[in-house]
Amino acid sequence: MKKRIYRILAVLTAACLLLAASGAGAAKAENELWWKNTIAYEIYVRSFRDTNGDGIGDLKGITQSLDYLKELGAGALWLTPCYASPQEDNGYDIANFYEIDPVYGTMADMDELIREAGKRGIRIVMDLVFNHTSDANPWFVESRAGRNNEKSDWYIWRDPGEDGGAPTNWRSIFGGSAWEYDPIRGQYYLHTFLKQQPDLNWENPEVRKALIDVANFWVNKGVGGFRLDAITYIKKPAVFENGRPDADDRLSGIHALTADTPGILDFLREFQEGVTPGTDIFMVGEANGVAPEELPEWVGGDGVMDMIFEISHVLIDLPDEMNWCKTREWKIPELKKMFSASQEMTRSTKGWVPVFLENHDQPRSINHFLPEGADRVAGGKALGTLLLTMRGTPFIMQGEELGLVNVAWESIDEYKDVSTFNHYWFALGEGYTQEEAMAAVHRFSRDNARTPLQWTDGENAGFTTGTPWIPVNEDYKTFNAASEKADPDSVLNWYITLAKLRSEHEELLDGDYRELFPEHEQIFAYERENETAKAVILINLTTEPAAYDPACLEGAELLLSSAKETEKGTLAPLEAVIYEAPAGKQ
Ligand code: TEU
Ligand code: CA
Repeated sequence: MKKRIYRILAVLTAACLLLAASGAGAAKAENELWWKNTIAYEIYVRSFRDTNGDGIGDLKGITQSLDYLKELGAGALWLTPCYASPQEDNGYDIANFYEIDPVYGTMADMDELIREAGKRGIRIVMDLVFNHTSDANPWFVESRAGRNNEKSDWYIWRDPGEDGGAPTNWRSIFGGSAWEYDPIRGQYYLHTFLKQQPDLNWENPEVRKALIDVANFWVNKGVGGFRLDAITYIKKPAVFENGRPDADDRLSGIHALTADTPGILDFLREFQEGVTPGTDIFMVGEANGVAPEELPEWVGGDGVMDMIFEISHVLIDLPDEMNWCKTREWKIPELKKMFSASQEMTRSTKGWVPVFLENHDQPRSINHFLPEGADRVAGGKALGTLLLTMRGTPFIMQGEELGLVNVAWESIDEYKDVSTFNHYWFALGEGYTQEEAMAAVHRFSRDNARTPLQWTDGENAGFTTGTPWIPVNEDYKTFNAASEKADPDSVLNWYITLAKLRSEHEELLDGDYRELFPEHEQIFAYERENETAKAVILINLTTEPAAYDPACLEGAELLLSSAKETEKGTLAPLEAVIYEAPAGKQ
């Protein structure tokens, strides 16, 4: 009962704050849910802003930057995990879900952040890593201590296989066997990711209850939502069997064997019912392995989540996630088809999608989706237009709004990301040369998007007064928030303009999505239409001029173009335009 009252109070407070923050000009779109009308922004806490000179971003750094985020139209801030953690995977190995890691600050800093954000109509979104914990989590420490204690069954333990080795030939997502032997229990435990990230046993109701309690603790603190990490892996098959070896190491990738196992939706339904009733929070799942066709049951009208990151498009060039050296060529119509597939699937079921091109596991989108040599400012605007005008809640990865690009460090030793090392070694093991392996690292390393956010042209890009934990991208003198703010033609100002446009033209929030000329090999074009207006968006994703049939623009007026001058029927290289017409035209 008490909990319920707290919740109602939290919802009311949040609603008042939001009302206070939505000044004149803000849209009153038909979407009733706050998170459908806002922009989400991912903060890689470690690399965002450091306030105590230890070279590592912290919660105070976020609180100090709220006005910057507000101007970008961000109403939800997804923080990568900042709980107590040994940081083997930069916080995705959680030792205590109820504590803030001292490196990021204190619980008082978190409370202050939630409060200060709330004053500006911004909600905090916590990253819940529930497929696994850290091996330093007291739950696991107890579990590994013996076969007969209260937590013995909280993780996934199996006896050795017939040959005395690992129970199956599964390869973890970060490389190597997914099993680790524990001499005290004389058994192996399963880890889908690092060996320091043992998988929780969701079959055990006590585990599921403990995770619901964690989420409710954060709901009661007033957060606005959750991102559920690696959620497709929580349900394992009933019988554990060897998979077909798929590489020279004779192992079989765990993803294909355990992702999206039937029965997973029951777990998630129970979780949702234990957490969301009586709140206005949203849940977005990281759902590698869920195909667009399955979106309705995940996020449709009464789906188990509000949104999921469907990731086909970020894997467009990578048929086998484990092998960064094996890439494939792709064409623009394919990319468009992937976006449109999720749009269509959720439209028919009133579902909702997060729109994203980057996150902390992906390369920078300018490098990822545009031709080599593309002008980065024009390119950043083109991609930004896509991000902020599709149907769904856009998720900006920190630095994307500045048009930041990949890094290419010479030696593997300069990298920090543990999965980058594993991919590098895997490539060498498969017979690729060092040069090929390094080229793949440059292209796909997760560190590309994890370099410090570039605030100024001063030392360390204004990120820290100390030594940054990871090097700053060398381009920071030109590409940083302060310089871009002062330059009307910058990527940053383009984002700010688009964010404002979204809030003033409701069809960009609640309008239907319809793709135009899907076969066009250069232009991504679509309409967003509601009862009153129709926006037409055309984006040239190539470095050549492009032509299209201007009939789609009859009666439409130009709202915005990223080129100096524009004309109906043609687009300059990488040009993005937005037109508007009354609803029902054409
Ligand atoms: O990533 C989970 C995931 O599915 C990864 O395989 C992802 O596709 C890959 O990293 C892309 O290179 C999540 C987090 O986003 C990631 O940062 C964590 O390392 C991982 O879970 C383990 O918690
Ligand atoms: Ca710090």
